[in-house]
Amino acid sequence: MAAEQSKQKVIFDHDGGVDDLLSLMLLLTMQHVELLAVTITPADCYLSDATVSTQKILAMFGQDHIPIAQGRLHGINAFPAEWKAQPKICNAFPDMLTQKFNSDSLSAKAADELIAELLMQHDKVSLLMTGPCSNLVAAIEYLPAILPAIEQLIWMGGAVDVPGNVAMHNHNKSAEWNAYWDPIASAKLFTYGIEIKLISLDATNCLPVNLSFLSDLAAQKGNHVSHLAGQFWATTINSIPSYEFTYFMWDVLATSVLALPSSAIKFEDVELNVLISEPNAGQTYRCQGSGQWAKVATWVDKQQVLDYVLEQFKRDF
Ligand code: AGV
Ligand code: CA
Repeated sequence: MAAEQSKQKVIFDHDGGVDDLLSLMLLLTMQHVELLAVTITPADCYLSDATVSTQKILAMFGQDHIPIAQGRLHGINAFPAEWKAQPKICNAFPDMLTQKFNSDSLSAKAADELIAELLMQHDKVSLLMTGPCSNLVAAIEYLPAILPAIEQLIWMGGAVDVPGNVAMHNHNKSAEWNAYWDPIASAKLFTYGIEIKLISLDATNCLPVNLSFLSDLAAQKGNHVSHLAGQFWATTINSIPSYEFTYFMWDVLATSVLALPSSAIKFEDVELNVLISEPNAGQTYRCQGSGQWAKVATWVDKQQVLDYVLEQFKRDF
C-alpha cells in the first residue's frame, strides 16, 4: 500500500493511433506509474478498433482491471479516413488476435465522465494526452472543481515555432492535427491555468521512426514486448502516402516525459494562445498578455529517449 501511494498517478487519454498504442505499452512498463484509467478519443482511429487494442494491451501486461472509457465527443475537423484505418492492422497480428481480454473493464461512463469522477476522487494526478483534448475540456467544463487535482498535463499537441502537419484545403499548415481536430477545445485548454507541458512538433520532429532504431529494437525481439512493438512500428514505415510521408515518435516522446530525467528534455516557458478559425484553426502561437503560460518542449536528447524506450521494452511482463 505504501509503495502504491508513492507512485505517480496517471490518467492516459489517447486516440488509438499506432504510436498511441505503443505509448500505452511504454506507459505499462513504467514501474513508478499507477495508471488510474485509459480513455479513448475517437479521433485518429476507429473507436471500436482502439478499444479492443487497449483492452488487449492492458491484458497482455496483466493490468486488465484498469478501467477504460470511450469518448463521445467528435471534433470539427475529422482525421483522414486512411489514417483512422491504419491502426486496424495492429489488431490483426497473431499476438493480438490470440490475446484474451477482460470486457468488464469497459466503463459504462463516457470518457469525460470517468475523467471527472477520478479527478474528484484523487489528487496530484498527471494527465497524459496523446490525442485531441476534447475529453478533458468537457470534464472541466462540467466540473471545474476537478482542476486542483491536476498536477500536470503532458499533451502531445501543437506546433509553436515550426510548421504544422495539417495539409487540408481549408488550412495553411500552421497547426498540428491534435490541436486542429477540435480547435475550440484546444483554445479552452489554455484558459484554466493547468500546468501544461506541451510536447509539440517543435520537439517531436527530431524523432522520425527509422530503420536504425527498428534494427536496435529487433535485436531484442526475443522479448515479447519488443517483438510486438517492432511489428507495430513496422506498420508506420510506409506511412500513408497522403498528406505526409514520415511517421514520428510523437506520442512516445510525450509518454517518455513521465520518466525522462530533466537533462534529457528542455522546456521553455511560453505564453500561448490557440486560433480557432480557418485557415489557422488549431494554430498554437506565441502571444503577449492574452494567453496562458505553458512549458513547451524545445529540445530533447534524442539518443536518451531511444535508449530509454529500448530499455523499457526489454523488460518481461
Ligand atoms: O500530429 C501527431 C498526432 C500524434 O498524436 N497524430 C499521430 C500521433 O498519434 C496525427 C498524425 C499526424 N501525422 C500523421 C498522423 C500520419 N502521417 N499518420 C497518422 N496520424
Ligand atoms: Ca495520437
